[in-house]
Amino acid sequence: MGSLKDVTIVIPARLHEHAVGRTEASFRAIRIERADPALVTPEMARDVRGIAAMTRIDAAFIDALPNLEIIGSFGVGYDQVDAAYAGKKGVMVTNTPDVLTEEVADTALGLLINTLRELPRAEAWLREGRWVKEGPYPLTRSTLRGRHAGIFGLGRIGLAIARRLEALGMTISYHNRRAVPDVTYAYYPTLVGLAEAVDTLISVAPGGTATEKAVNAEILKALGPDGVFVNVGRGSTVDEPALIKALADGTIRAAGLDVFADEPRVPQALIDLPNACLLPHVGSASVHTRQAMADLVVDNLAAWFGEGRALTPVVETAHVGRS
Ligand code: NAP
Ligand code: 8YV
Repeated sequence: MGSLKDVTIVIPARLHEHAVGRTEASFRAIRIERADPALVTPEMARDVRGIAAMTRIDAAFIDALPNLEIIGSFGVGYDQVDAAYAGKKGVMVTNTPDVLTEEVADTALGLLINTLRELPRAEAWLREGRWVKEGPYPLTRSTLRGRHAGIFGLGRIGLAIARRLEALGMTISYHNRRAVPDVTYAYYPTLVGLAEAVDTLISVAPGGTATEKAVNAEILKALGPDGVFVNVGRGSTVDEPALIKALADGTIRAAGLDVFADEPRVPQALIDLPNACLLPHVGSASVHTRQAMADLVVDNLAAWFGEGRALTPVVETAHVGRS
């Protein structure tokens, strides 16, 4: 298969430093400012066989690299990569599943508890000296006790969240396109059916056209005035103005969000809402887990060029082999 040092990999935009370091150590790496066809030189068009990226990779950039074989994408969600187009062109796309599952599930649980029990606001109360001046932080209206969780996207992370919620004594139901074999949680074939049945909707569904604004005014109304919505999936799955309205007018009680429609820009109207608990997309953001994700990006490139196979191909490119 030749030496990996003869293989040229392009790294557009910012990427985890450990992934950059390992790519530079193993391959011939070229860094460019962004994944833009205008930045592709004739030499790059001739030489580049792989991409290592944490940024949007569209059809035009794929077309600008005629000898491209593989896109190693950082993150399990790969809605920013045109994987369907890559699959059609015989280009492999890999993501970073499993290594972040438990971390993201921990974050979801923390965000749920913070949303219901207002722990960040209670801490702010102490730090602002209000405990001394005004007395105890007010009792929270919400509790985990007796809640029924509905998971939108019962995949790897959804199941890890469900295991944690079971330990808390919560009832669990879910919605996917297909029922998951061998789980005892109640399956709802529609999202609105799930939202009607539960009072705590936790979304960990992927982005993309199929889930675009799936959580809309109808779903939030179905969730109801005791309803709590938590999103650790993708911001694109939510109609954000409808969510802001639902939080402001009491259609639902509270929301905990780690992901947003236009990151890192978060609407001021959402920031101003006292019943929104907001995190800056930190689901997988520990040194440990981000390093494991970075390793998997580079392990995929090394397996592809060294052994002729990808470790974690995405479904749209599972058919792609090395010729
Ligand atoms: P996964 O194992 O592929 O699970 C995704 C689940 O969503 C599957 O059960 C799938 O079931 C369901 N689903 C997909 N499309 C759907 C649709 N149109 N309607 C209803 N259900 C649908 O993926 P994962 O590893 O759990 O990761 C899930 C997502 O979490 C990622 O794609 C990413 O967007 C997000 N994420 C966020 C963070 C963060 O930092 N906040 C970190 C990691 C991941 P069916 O195929 O049967 O529909
Ligand atoms: C990362 C994520 O923060 O894996 C995902 O899908 O959303 C997060 O783990 C993100 O991919 C890095 O850009």
